[in-house]
Amino acid sequence: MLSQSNEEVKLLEKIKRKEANIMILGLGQVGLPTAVALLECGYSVNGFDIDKSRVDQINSGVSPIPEKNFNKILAKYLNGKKFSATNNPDSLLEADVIIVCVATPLNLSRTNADLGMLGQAIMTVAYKLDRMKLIIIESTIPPGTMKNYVIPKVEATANKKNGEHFLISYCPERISPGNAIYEFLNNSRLIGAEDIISSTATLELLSRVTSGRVYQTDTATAELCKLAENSYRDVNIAFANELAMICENHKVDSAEVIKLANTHPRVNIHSPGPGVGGPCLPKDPYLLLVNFMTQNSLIRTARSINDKMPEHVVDLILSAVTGNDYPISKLNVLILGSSYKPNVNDTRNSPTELIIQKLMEAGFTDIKVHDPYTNDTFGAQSTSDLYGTLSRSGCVILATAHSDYLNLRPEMFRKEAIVLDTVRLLKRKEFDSTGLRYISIG
Ligand code: SAJ
Repeated sequence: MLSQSNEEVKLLEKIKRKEANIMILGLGQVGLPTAVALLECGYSVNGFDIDKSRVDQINSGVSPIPEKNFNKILAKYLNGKKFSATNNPDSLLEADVIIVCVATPLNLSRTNADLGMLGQAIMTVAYKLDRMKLIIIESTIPPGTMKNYVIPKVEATANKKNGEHFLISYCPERISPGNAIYEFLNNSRLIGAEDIISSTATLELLSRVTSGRVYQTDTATAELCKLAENSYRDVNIAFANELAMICENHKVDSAEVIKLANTHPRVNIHSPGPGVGGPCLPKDPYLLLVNFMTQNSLIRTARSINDKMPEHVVDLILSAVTGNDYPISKLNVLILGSSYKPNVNDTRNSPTELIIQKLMEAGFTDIKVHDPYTNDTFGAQSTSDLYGTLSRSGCVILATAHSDYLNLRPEMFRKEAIVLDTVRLLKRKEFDSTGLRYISIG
């Protein structure tokens, strides 16, 4: 039997009956879909962000985040006066539950998280902690941050005690950019808390919004789980990338090796590619390593393997052009895909950026980029004429496995073009029997 104060009982009841007012703090790629998903579940939700221009943009119905069809869903709630964004901290006074979704980027030396935005957010919350509330932190943070930084900071600023005057938990976000609302409503979730009432209150909320399971643990375990998930993926991708380069050495098709090795019941090799992009995987392994001193870190080595893949892409192109009797500055290059992963318009940390930079450093001057989802070209020229440009390009680098490129056939390319398929989307056999020079990673 939990011993709960009247205030705690009231808060739990409000959450259970979906009468709790929820405020999302930080309206970015996690906060905004979280707000909309909670609205879809029937909660009263509003959003706070310190960035006035972002607030205005959201209130005018334009989503600042790259989620498909998001503007339409957002408009439904804005027009129905069910949701609005604000930069007024007093709006936090009305909230029963505050969900903090601010960014925690790497610091300049890439050795720790920059907790500046999180610190500012929790101070804002603490100043408005006028009664029993539930604070949920979703931002990705290094191990120990809740216990050693977040909870003491709220307690000291508000002069209140966790579990007595306010409730707080850590629930790492697990949503994949591009499919955020679906994943919020369906993924299993973790709750890390230092007291049973905070954990229970968070469970009452999350069990009403996700069809997945909700697991309860302590804060440090939940922090480590989040970092482990993304680091696991990064390390596995690095393994696939190294294996692909080993296969190149042996002139063996890595796609075939991976397909056949994966028929083993306990093997699941990931896909090699031009590098690892996005807002999370290139950063989170470093947060996992915070305060862990070792010379031989598998996780750090994996990071550097993945970071070097764009360079490998350019090396493959340079080897393919060696022996050509015209200068590389005359070779027109078309890069297919500038977003960091397939079928999204998100270009954060996209490998394409480094590929372009390295191509320019190597002397290539005519570089065009096509992407059906975004106009970002990282300083290269943009083209929307896929087939025309394809038929004229001497070198084509397929960098993002957008489904729009699935139907590319050899006859659409210029004769004798170099085709580098970094994501193994094209049908190699079709290309091998033509005059095209098909190469791949692995
Ligand atoms: N990639 C490969 N090979 C693969 C899989 C991915 O090269 O086999 C590349 C992608 O092309 C991309 C990068 O890795 O450049 C990252 O893509 P992703 O799909 O692995 O992940 P994100 O960054 O879009 O989202 C990840 C997800 N984490 C996991 O799958 C463990 C998501 O669930 C998290 O919520 C998200 O990070 C986050 O916000 O932390």
